[in-house]
Amino acid sequence: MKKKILVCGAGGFIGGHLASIFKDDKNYELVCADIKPKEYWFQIFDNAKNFSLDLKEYENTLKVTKDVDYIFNFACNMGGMGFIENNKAECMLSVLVNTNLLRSAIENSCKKYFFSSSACVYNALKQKQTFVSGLKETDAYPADPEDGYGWEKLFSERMCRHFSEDFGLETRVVRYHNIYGPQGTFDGGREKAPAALCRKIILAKKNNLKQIDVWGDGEQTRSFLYIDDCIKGTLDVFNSGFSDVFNVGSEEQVSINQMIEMIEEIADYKVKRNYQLDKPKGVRGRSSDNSLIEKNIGWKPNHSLKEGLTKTYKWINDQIEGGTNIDKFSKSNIVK
Ligand code: GDC
Repeated sequence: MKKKILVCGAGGFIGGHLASIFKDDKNYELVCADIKPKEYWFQIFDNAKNFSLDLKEYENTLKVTKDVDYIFNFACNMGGMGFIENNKAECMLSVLVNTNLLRSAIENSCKKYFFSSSACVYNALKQKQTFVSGLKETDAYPADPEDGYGWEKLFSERMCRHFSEDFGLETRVVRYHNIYGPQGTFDGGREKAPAALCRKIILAKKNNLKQIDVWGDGEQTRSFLYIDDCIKGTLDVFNSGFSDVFNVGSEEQVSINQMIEMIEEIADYKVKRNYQLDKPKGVRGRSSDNSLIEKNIGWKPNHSLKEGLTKTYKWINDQIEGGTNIDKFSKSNIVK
């Protein structure tokens, strides 16, 4: 018997990549849902059943979960620091998506539910220095997450736990640490630092400009996870017998300045940096501690940051140099 898989947020970055894994697998029937009009989906597959609808509405979550075995929920209103710092209410409204999907999963007797959480749930006090120890899963409590977006993710993690305890729904939850790669947003306001900085250096080189804008002083640190590693980690956790919350991130902690140096090497083009101290900066330092996932699931990333950035840079360059439909990766105002 074929299993029916629902990917929510399939028109977005991670959801699109996950859907692409199942699209040609004869063991699965693929259902995809996203709030965006279909022409704006980052990837779309003809052999899937595709729904463009608002998953904040209960009737819609009931409709798309009908006869579904497994649900992957990537649907949320999100973006890089420039978006989440200025759209806290919009980010928190994504709680309706997760809540209504969980209710529908029970109503339609779905078997397993995956929720994509974020490193933004971690306690701010642990992220005050530039280079920090990797964040362990236990560092989310006592709770002091990123305002807006982080609170919604932490609340929804708990909702999954309680649906599991109270209604017997099998759930899997991971915390992604800044996922990047091809087919991701690179312009328009929702882009995260890796794509934004690749785009800025590509445009500087193309237009012979000597300087790019950098948010903050460039000394803030992050770890970034390449999309292929993210998808593998997601599936490994989903298929495991563990219902604990796991980090899916990289332990390669770099400053934004160090990442810019890598991109300069890839581009073979050097730029001066105009540090914009008034722009959204987020936490001072953040990185993943992967001990728990390595020990229990056996997952760790395969791509170095340099390898992942090389592929991402090439893809963004191709889009800028005349790839089709640039708008769909750029428009920041489609999802409301
Ligand atoms: O946007 P982001 O990648 O999100 O920013 C990382 C750091 O890079 C910030 O300190 C930001 O100020 C700096 N930065 C410098 N220049 C630029 O041009 C730029 N654009 C952007 N976007 N940033 C620049 C993210 C969340 C996600 C998510 C992950 C989980 O926070 O926005 O939604 O869940 O975290 O790890 P970041 O890492 O702060």
